[in-house]
Amino acid sequence: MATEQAPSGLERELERMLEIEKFEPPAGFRAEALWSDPAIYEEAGSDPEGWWLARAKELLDWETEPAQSLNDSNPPFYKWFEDGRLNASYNCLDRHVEAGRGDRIAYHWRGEEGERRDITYAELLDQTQRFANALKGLGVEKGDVVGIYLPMIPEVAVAMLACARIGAVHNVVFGGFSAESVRERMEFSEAKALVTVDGARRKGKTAPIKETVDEHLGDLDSLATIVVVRATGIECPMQDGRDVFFDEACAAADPTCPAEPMEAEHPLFILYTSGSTAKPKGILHTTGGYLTGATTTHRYVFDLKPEQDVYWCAADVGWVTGHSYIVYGPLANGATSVMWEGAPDYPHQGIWWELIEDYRATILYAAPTAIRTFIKWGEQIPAKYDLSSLRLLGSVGEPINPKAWLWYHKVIGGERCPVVDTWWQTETGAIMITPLPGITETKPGSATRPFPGISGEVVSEREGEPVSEGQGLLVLERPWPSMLRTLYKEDDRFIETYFQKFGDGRYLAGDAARRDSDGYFWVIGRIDDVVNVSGHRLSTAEVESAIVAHENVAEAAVIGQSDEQTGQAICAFVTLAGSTEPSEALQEEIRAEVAERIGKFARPKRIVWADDLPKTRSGKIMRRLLRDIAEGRALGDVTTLKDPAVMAELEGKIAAEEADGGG
Ligand code: 7RM
Repeated sequence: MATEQAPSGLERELERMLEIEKFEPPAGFRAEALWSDPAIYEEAGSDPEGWWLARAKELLDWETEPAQSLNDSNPPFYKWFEDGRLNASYNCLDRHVEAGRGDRIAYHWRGEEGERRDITYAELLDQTQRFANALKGLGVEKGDVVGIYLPMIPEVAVAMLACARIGAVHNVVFGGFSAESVRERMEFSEAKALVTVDGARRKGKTAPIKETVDEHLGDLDSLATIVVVRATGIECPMQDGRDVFFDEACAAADPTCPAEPMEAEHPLFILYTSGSTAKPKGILHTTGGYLTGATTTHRYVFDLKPEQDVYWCAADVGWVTGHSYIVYGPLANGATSVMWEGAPDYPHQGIWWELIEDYRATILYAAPTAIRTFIKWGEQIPAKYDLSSLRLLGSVGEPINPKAWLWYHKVIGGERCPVVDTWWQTETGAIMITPLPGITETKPGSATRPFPGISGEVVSEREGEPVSEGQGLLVLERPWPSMLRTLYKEDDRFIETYFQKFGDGRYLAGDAARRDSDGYFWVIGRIDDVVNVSGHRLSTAEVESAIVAHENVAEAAVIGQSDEQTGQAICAFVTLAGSTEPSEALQEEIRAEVAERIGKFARPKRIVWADDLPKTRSGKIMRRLLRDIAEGRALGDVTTLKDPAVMAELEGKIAAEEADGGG
């Protein structure tokens, strides 16, 4: 433990600010805001379907305008704007170029080593058309699935938009996932092609990607083509007849590829996310509704003025936040974005603030885990840069603790920027609960209220009745345009996971929440076995199955434990096989196994050796009790435990670990 220090001036100030209950939208901000009249909530709430249809027409260009809004004839398989036809890449690119905005910068890309690429809408359209033709030439057709496993380089947007242009369904896998995870996702979705890189850079090091992809996916039958972006120039194996270089394929392709109008309900993408079991869920989104949700929320939650703003969403395109708020929302709105290839501490801990100063960024959208990291590094780092261009700050991915909210507001936002804490999920496609920056009074730690046209509630576990005091389950009460349409090839699991519990078309989000006396929502966290590490969603079952793959492991139980830095951290209780003796080396081997099977970010922070795990008489592991002891809490109800001695033994282990100075 560090010796206690006197609180700094800033800390005292933040303590004082904790007393402030509500923050009004800054007057100057409200005066200029796109939406400043709270009547928008009633307007949308009185006729959500009509209101969403109006947004779809206001913000998108349709080849055939929809007359229909929601079709709920076969719940929970809802359809939106079914009779409309449009193309997502046309909405993101062509229409801006046709309107004379082709020279506007779509992305200010910055590479880890300082490389700069400013890509205009016209250039993005050109590359997208060429790559769309290249894909066609490789045999990719409308409805085919195309995997994308790329780092944060502009080609990731090109690849996604090229798919959308020809009606292929992209399936992006976050670059931090292992090749084994990519394999699983390509196999489940029967991907026909995969777009990847020769190698990927991270903090000055280059890792071979194509070579690893070959090792893990080489024998996948469905995968007919691998397209390789030369991102680093490192040598990589290429298989004749299967592999092509992205640049060569584009150079050889016809430069014009008209955007093909799609039915509104044509699938746009699949994105795998973690659920309660080890098998990831393939969230399926379609074209018209998804684009309406992403574009409307991006415009009005961030108060986006495309001619003036420089917007930066510091997520990775491999997560839904990147899909909706780096690619589709911003491009459909004609925004200029910053795209940063690297980590927040390379080449130095001030890189984010340097980028904001350089590009005069006006909007920053980031995760609480990043903010907490910056707090740890100290306010003297951002203080060295000119952040006066910022006018709005956003937060996403996990609950933001009030202190981090206040620090963000004060140190980064200079107290002039509204903070929008946005709650949503891969499944919801777009922001669901959020302040409107020119209207809503904010409370640090609360995502406030549902976006207009969205209806949320906190209900009791048993009856599904609204809970006015205390904790309950977060539900969304009616369908919305950007909702998932199903779990890819798992319709039954889709119904069971989200719609079975309460019926009546109520969507079960899987989060616990409470509402306060103003009706504001406070999201607490997941109720299922999903852990949120630095805003990355993981299932405990997924990590458990990676750990038991180690030959010396007999059994494992994984829980999320609260962590000051990452929100939650993975804690694994591991029972070794036979006479295997626990050791530090074995801990490292187990972590390596998890990195190999899932990705580095899933490695357990803490491993507790357990001779036995607490189980019910029917053999179910009682993770609830493991959470209690890991957090140092009194144990909850132990009456269903088969062998109470197991817990005493584990408590002894934890006490010894703590006496040791932590695992
Ligand atoms: C966008 C995204 C979804 C889960 C969700 C929550 C948690 C996300 C917030 C939040 C509290 C927030 N998609 N979550 N945003 N919790 N406040 N503003 O993160 O599918 O990867 O995760 O993340 O538990 O269910 S996700």
